[in-house]
Amino acid sequence: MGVVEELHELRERALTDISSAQDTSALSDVRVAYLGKKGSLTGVLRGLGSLSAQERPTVGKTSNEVRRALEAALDSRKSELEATELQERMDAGALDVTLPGRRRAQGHQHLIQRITREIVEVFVGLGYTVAEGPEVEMEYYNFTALNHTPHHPARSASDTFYVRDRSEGAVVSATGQSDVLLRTHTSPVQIRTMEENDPPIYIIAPGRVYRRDIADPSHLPMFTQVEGIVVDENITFGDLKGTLDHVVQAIFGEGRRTRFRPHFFPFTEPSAEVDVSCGICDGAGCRFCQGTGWLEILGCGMVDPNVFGHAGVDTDRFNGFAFGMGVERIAALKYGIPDLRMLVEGDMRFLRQF
Ligand code: 2NM
Repeated sequence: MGVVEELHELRERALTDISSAQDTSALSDVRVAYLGKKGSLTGVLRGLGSLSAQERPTVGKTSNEVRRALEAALDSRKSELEATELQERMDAGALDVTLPGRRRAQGHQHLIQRITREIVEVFVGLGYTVAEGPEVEMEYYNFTALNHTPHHPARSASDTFYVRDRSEGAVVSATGQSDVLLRTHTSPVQIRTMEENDPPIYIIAPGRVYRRDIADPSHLPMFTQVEGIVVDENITFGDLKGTLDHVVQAIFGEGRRTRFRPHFFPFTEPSAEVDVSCGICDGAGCRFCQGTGWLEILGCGMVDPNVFGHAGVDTDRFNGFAFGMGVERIAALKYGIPDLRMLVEGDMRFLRQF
């Protein structure tokens, strides 16, 4: 076979290979195989020198024609394959802008957070301001300044979470307890406020408190309190009753009545526990109120002068009242929740109801 026929055959093979290349990278291999430095056509041209002067121009001309034909075929196949590959990439990343968006889960405040804020708002409406303080507190602010006797049972390590013990370098007090603990009520906030501000003081202290209790239907080791204190001139127990009566009706409803029963707290004298009339039987007595007609909801009293002494309040001029309530207990009574643990278990089927 002559060189010219060889070139024609090479062209036919190359054109077949070009049209059957399935992607740009396979096509690039075909280009190298025929037109590259060691390619078939290049090989033919290298052999040109050994041809006769008669053959040389024809073979030279034919190989140039073949080269141009192959380059044209390669270029056109390349554009074809590039277009296909672009389309494939676009199809793979296709976005249907008419599809509806994925709905995001809508969260909401926890019942306890909501009621805490509702209670705080009632007091804000009466002119009180919100005060906050640390949950990790010193024994002095949590007990001593609040007139707890040195051996008051609440100070014991079985009732209170102590944060540091002797081996960790805590200062050990006369009662044998270390001096850093998780606050058992928000009252320390009121002592700190009285230390730093002159009367008149009208504040509300919402927040988490900790007691070493086993969780059961009526106890949680961590719960939420709203406490408050008033320090002003000539404050009476009547002021306390009127204030709490208003607050109880704002929380539970206009028709509800309050009842004050004598009680004892270390930080107030006299002290009282406050009941609200049962919303199920309206005071007649039923299962919900265990036949009494009343539900216990908060504690209160006139601030003991010993507390004012620790907090630096002039008791010749000022006196006041204080109160405290447990938000989880109020939530349970308001919504008939039978077990406080349901409020912290995170079962959304329960929590979503509120
Ligand atoms: C209660 C009941 C009665 C109270 C007392 C004080 C303070 F700081 F004045 F001593 N704060 N909160 C208090 C009084 C809390 O909770 C059941």
